[in-house]
Amino acid sequence: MASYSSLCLIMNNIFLFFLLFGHEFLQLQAFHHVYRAQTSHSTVHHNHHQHHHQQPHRTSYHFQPPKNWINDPNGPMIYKGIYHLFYQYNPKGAVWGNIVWAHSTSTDLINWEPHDHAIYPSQPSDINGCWSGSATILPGEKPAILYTGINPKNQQVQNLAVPKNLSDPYLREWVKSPNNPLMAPTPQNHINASSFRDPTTAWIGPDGEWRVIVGSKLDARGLAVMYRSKDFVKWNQVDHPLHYKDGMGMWECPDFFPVAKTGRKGVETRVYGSQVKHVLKVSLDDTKHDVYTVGTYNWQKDIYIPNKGSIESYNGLRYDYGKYYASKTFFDSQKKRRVLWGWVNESSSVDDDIKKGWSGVQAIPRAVWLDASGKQLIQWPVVEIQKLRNNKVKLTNEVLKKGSIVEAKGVTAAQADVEISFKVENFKKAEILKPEWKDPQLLCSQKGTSTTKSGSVGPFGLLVLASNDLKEYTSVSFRVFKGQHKYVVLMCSDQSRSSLNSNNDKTTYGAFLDVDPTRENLSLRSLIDHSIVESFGIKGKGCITARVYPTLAIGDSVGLYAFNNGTDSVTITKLTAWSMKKALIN
Ligand code: DQQ
Repeated sequence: MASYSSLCLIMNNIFLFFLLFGHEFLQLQAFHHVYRAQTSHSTVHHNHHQHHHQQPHRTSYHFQPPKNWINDPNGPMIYKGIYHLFYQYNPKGAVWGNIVWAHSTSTDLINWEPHDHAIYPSQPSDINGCWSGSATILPGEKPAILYTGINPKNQQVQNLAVPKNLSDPYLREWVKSPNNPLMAPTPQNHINASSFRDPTTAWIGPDGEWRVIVGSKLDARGLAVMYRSKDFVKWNQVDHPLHYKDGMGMWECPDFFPVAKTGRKGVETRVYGSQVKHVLKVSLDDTKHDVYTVGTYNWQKDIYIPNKGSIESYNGLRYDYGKYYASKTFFDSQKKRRVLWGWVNESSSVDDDIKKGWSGVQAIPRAVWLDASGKQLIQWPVVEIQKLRNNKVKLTNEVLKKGSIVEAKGVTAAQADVEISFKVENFKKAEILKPEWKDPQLLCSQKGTSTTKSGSVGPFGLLVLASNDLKEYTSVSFRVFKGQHKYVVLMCSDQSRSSLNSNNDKTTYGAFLDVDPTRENLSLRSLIDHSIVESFGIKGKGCITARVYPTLAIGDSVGLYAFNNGTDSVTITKLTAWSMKKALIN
């Protein structure tokens, strides 16, 4: 463990200058860029084991294949003690297209071994693509996969595949049902053939019938189309959707699962009754955000009703307020937890993606459970990730005056895990939250990392992936406002100075967190991995993931700092940072 003296406290006037004046010319962007739906048949050839100096932005402990495009996590499950992850993959290039199900397995959710593609176009019902879907463990420990196929008419239909050999724990070969497709748009069922995809994990009712939902839309109405089956092969459409909502557009990749009302343990999809609530997550094609509600599922009527007060719109609760999409959970029967996977796409340009030969990573899997308030989920990186922690450095009770920063020396700051908590001593100077400041992302980008003239609590937080001269850094911070009846905590991840490369999307992200800062210290954890920063505010109440592509802050030339730029001092009650070891991935 490094000593206290390895953490040096410095006042940095140059830094202050950047914080105060660097944001004057900030451009506001309402949405992040999305580079999907571009097909390329060109193959990118390069060495699989390029070193970090050639590929400074490749991650060291996030899930990635050696090259090419990846998107949605598919069919995650555990079978005979082995974790399976399938994912949307383009074998031919670094942009979306030619989609197959690539496949990897793991015993710890951290190190991954690749296998041959599990599902690829081979029959009329999927000849134009094998799109997203989910795994269900049928009675007798028999996994089954439902996925979307694109047929010769480019219609979206749902197919079934099962393992060829159940005694192979790696489930390397999959056989498609001769009855495919099992669900398809017909002239009678009013299903939009270009908006009918991504079947969930199925769940069995107390009546012994299977249920599954498929994402869809009719005009601007988002729909969870529902089917039932007695044998998992013959599926009948239920006469009403499980749920729908006008004005949300296409619901991609729905996920529907129960959560225990108390405690952190996960529950299987077959659990009903007063001990659980249900969560419906949908991926909004229009905004590329994963939003969810907590509510009640009535299996007799097959309807889902969100809790009173739930927001169901583009502004709903999100798993992550940064880049995070097409996520999917599974029940880990070994560790009795529900685990969430999510795709993190690029903020680099398509040209840069083609140059580097890859695009997209999976976020570190997160355990999810219901918050004690019952109003939202809590998410926390799976505990296994802590196996990679190395060279701990620690700091306690450090007062940070306005404008001061502290460097956490002795960690590989490009590849690190850091936890910090702050105590605010004085809330008197908290800025008043104007009623029109409703959009946290906009508030973060307008306020930036600089303080306001009128006195403020915050911003304070971390500067990650910072270059030695502080010309590049990503700031993850808190700011406290005085609301009408309570203090309001804003968490920001500011990418505006993350890279000198102007081709990157540098949108600033923000979220309001449901916490009383007079009763609880404000804590933050960031997982830093070369070009990704996953941040967890208040022990997982709010998450923000950012992709950044520094030009100077790469390799050994990266620093990690804590800072306070609010008018009043704050105390770092504790800062712990670790270097992260490289995981063995694919
Ligand atoms: N990606 C898949 C679709 C899904 C979308 C295609 C979400 O099945 O709707 O690659 O990112």
